[in-house]
Amino acid sequence: MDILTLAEEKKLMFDSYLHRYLEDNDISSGIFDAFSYSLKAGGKRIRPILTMLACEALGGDPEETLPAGLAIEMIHTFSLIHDDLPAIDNDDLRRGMPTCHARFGEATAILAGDALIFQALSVISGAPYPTDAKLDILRFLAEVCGAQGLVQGEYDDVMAEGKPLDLTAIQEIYRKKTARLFELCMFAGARIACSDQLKIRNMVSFGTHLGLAFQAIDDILDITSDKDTLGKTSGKDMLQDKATIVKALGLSAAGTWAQDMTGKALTALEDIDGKAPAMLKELALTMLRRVQ
Ligand code: GRG
Repeated sequence: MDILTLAEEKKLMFDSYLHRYLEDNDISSGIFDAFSYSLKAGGKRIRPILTMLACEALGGDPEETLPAGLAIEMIHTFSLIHDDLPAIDNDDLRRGMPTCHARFGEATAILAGDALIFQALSVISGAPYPTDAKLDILRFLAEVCGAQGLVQGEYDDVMAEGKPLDLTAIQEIYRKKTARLFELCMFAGARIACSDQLKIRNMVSFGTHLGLAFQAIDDILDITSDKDTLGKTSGKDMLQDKATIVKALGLSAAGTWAQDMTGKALTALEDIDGKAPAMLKELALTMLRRVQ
């Protein structure tokens, strides 16, 4: 099976799990309606797909990762809801639909994002994983989302607007705001499959470099693509003078940088069980060519 068919199959598997979760946990509140709206709005579901592939590559059952994938998608969706708020990026389009605050109001969107963080913790705590695996995943989640990860990355990203930054500083922002969540996908998928520290470390390193490449492509697409294709406003980075690889290197060299990061991701996969997991490799190469 080729990677696009496999990814589509996994996306459908994830979407039906998400819809079942929302049906089973529907408490018909304003907050629930708001976060369900943003969760269901769609998106590529790249994070749960990665979590499944990491597990499968190490001999685990991808279906077992669905709770972890859901929790990660919840954290990702919280970050998008809050990023779109007037106080941060002030955007009214996300995943081809009005953003959470544009649809439900600012107070509800802030609280819906907050609620998603705790829903994510609840989903992992309640998952049928061995206690030590659950704790490891929760610890990693806290590490990659807090002051050494997502939230700090968002802060640094906002503070960097309009300032000249070197490549190292930009890479550090990319790592925190984007790549650390990819690390979590790889960690969770690998940890559900096994407890081999070396294999888990290699998978996490794949996540780091794939995440860096993903963010570089995201910033390239912000310039080269359009809002109908992306489902979100394009061309904003230049207007807001954001710290991006494109700003530092120019479009063409930014593409080369993304290729280099993808190469490093593939190197991290070498020698996992004697060979690089083919589907992860294919996914990394396909993401380099993505158009949305
Ligand atoms: C508000 C705490 C907090 C964090 C925000 C910077 C950031 C984190 C969000 C802004 C949006 C952004 C540039 C995020 C970086 C990661 C990224 C490229 C997100 C978009 O992910 P996709 O393309 O989105 O996977 P879909 O909609 O397909 O899920």
